[in-house]
Amino acid sequence: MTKQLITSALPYVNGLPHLGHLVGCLLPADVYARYQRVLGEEVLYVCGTDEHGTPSEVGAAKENMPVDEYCKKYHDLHVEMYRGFNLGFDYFGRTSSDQNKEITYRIFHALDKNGFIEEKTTKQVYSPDDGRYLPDSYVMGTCPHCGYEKAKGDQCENCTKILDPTDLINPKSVLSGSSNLEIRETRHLFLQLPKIEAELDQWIETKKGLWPDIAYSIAKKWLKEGLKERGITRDLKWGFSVPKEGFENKVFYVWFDAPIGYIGITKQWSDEKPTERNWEDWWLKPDEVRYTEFMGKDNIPYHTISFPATLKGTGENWKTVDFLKGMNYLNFAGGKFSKSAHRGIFLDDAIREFPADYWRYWLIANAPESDDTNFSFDQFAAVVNKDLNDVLGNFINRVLKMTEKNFGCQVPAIGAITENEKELYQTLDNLIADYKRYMDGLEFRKAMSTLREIWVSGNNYIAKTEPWKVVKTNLEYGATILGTALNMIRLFANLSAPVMPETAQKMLALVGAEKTPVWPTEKMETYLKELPAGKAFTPSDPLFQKILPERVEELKIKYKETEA
Ligand code: B3M
Ligand code: ZN
Repeated sequence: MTKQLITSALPYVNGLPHLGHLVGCLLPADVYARYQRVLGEEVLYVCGTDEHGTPSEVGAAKENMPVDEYCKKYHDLHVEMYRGFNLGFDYFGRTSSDQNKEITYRIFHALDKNGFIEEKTTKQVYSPDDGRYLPDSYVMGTCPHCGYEKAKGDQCENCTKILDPTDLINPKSVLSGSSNLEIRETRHLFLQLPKIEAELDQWIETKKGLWPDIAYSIAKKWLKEGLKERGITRDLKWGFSVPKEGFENKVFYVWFDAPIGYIGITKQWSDEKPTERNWEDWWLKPDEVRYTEFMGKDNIPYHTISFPATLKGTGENWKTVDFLKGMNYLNFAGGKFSKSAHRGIFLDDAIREFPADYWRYWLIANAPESDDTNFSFDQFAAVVNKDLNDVLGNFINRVLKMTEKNFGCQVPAIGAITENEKELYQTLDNLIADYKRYMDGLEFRKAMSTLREIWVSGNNYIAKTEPWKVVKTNLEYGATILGTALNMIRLFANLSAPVMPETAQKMLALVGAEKTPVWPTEKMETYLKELPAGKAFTPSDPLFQKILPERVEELKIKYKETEA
């Protein structure tokens, strides 16, 4: 059986994550990992904080802390927030770990030995007013390709072209705003992407039709324009020092060791858990693993070009990505979420307002897959009230109440079935097959709308069979209807578990079903009779609560949605 390796892009450690980060990679990766586990696959889902680079140095200076302490503080905060949203990583590590250093050095030495690393004197922006070299993203100016005026010196967020700060027109320091910038000469190491281009191109060709179009076309566009060598070292203090004579005072560029972090973090995990599989089983036996990566769309070039080239250049048999899911952006009231401007909804606030599953469901059902999507409290409340309360919650309440009233708190025996049940089995068998196809294809919005249809079929069945009437004249068929419906609660729990893990646990407990969610592999004709007759169930309070209009108005004001 193939093993499933799953990674989410590593969030920068500085600052705190918001809903946009959650839906951009962490949550879809978690839903997919949980789905694979429900199917019974062997899964490893790793993620961690991306800790190197100037933002950490600048953030630490602002808080008057040593950079390593600052990173640890924020790393722990990330961990706490993700726990609140039930992100079930097998391991959440750090790119600054010793293990990542070890793997980064190993990869660097192999690239160097194979002739893919060259020294060059370059021009680097130095800001006398800031007293430091400015990293690429700390120089801002006009993009020479599209004219966007706030392009950063590493990448234009408008046209996604990768830039050098010296490409910018009218450059300024992001730190001080000073346009008094000098260009100084400094020596750096460069990864010779042009030398790996042919091999990379061949490899990307094999992904045609396998990768989503957006990933394949971004990669091809880059290759068509011709790859340029990329600097992999920087004049900073915080980072892995470069293990090469004459470069010991420099560090690796954050984008060099960050993706290697996926491997380094896996090694952190296997060092800590020696009874688990060794990290090499995941990263050096490519034929035994299927590797799926999740990321925001601006990260696609790094994951389709530079990271695979880095691995291929070693000549070693590293696992490279099989499928990558690039997400668009989630906006807030029509504008961008912003970490620096603290605009939008941050995870610590979100979890204080509503249970994790409300957010998880809304975000995945409205995932920015083919386009950017917008978050608004009106829409959020509408979805929670309708899908979770009126459709799913209401079904569960009615079924439990009616059963309790007529049969006591135990699963009634299912007797002879009618056309109604046959029709239900058929509908559900079809919908479950659709749902599985969408989940396999990582088409989350379609998957969620199918899941909603599956829940709706429960209400339709009850509306059609009218058990509250049937029990008065035909108790035996009444038992069949409610017994079938209780079995559907188990079904809905198992199908909903990837997106709403907490609710699914509660639902399984309600009907006394298995504790760990499992995918229904039998046809409904069999599956919907599996809860043993006479099995006790627990009556329950409603699983969801509606969000009332007054509350929505309060939230809009509190989070400044109307001003955004
Ligand atoms: N930290 C950028 C981001 O969070 C970067 C991803 C690294 S993935 C190896 O969007
Ligand atoms: Zn541009």
